Amino acid sequence: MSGIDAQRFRRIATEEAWAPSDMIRRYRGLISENKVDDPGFRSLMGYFLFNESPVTKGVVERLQDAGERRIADMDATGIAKQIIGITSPGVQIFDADTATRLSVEYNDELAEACRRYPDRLYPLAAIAPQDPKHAAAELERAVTRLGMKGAIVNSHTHGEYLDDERFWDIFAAAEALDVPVYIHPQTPPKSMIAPFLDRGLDSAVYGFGVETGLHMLRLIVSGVFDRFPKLSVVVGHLGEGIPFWLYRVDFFHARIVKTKRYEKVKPLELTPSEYMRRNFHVTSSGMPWAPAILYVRQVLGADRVMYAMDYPYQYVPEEVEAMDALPISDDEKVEFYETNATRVFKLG
Ligand code: 1DF
Ligand code: MN
Repeated sequence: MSGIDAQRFRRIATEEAWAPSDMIRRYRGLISENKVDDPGFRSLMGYFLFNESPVTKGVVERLQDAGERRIADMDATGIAKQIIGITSPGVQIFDADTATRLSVEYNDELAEACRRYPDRLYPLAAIAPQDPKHAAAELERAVTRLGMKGAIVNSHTHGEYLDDERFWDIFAAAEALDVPVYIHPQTPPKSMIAPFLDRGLDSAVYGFGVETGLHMLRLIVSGVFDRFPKLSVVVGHLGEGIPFWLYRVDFFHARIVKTKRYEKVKPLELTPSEYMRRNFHVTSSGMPWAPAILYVRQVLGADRVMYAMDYPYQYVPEEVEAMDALPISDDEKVEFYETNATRVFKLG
């Protein structure tokens, strides 16, 4: 047993993954029948679903449990609550009709599982950006009828990013419902994956962060946050590298706008870093590393940084101990572990 004191903090883990068994079956079929033209998906799910190691098998078993086993694992690591989202790439890998239909089915399934542990498990809604109008309607149904806490979008959908206005019904719905959209990584799309894949850098090791950081910057420079100033976006992995880049992004974005370098890059109401501090929260998923956490708290504000474990992909008890040992006060730890998440996801 680890040295985690389960009583000391009410730890809320905010980027925790779940996979419907039906989706796992469909993924296995897509890969073994070679039916999907996406090298990132083949790399990611070909590994998790066909690798023989007990480590990957354990991850895939845990992914499919939204019940007793998950609760036992939470108890063993002092996690009071999980915010649960459908694992990457969720329904976004399917064609529009299948994805749309499955998003409804999987949301019903996850909501029902979470209802059995009402003070432990809190679901995010899977949506299918392939059909933005349906995605917006499904988010509304999930929040108002199923009690879900926001949406999860596993980054690009067949190489398309949410800064494209055709997706903005999703943001309009999230803003109107006053719930966050969690933008979770996925492997880079076919158009950018080759130099990642041939050195094994396409997944969580690095490619995820590059792809999702790009998604964040695309949203910011597109003007999406001028159109939806109250939109709340959550990202993991301490902001996918972007907090480290903000000075340079601000500097060159201003110069590009001022010199009219690109017709498409229009002036914005705020600087990129101001949108980061106004419209984004970040979680510590996968990055239980004191220097990085302290830096991001300094740059974005302590009210913008929340704890996440990234269960079951990174189910490592020692990481909870490392977070308990962060060089911040106990009051600041309560903010990091609990109150920021309670506010952002409205856990009531
Ligand atoms: C991995 C990591 C896979 C994360 C994930 O979803 C994921 C991994 C498929 O280890 O390949 O969510 N993660 O967020 O770090
Ligand atoms: Mn994750």
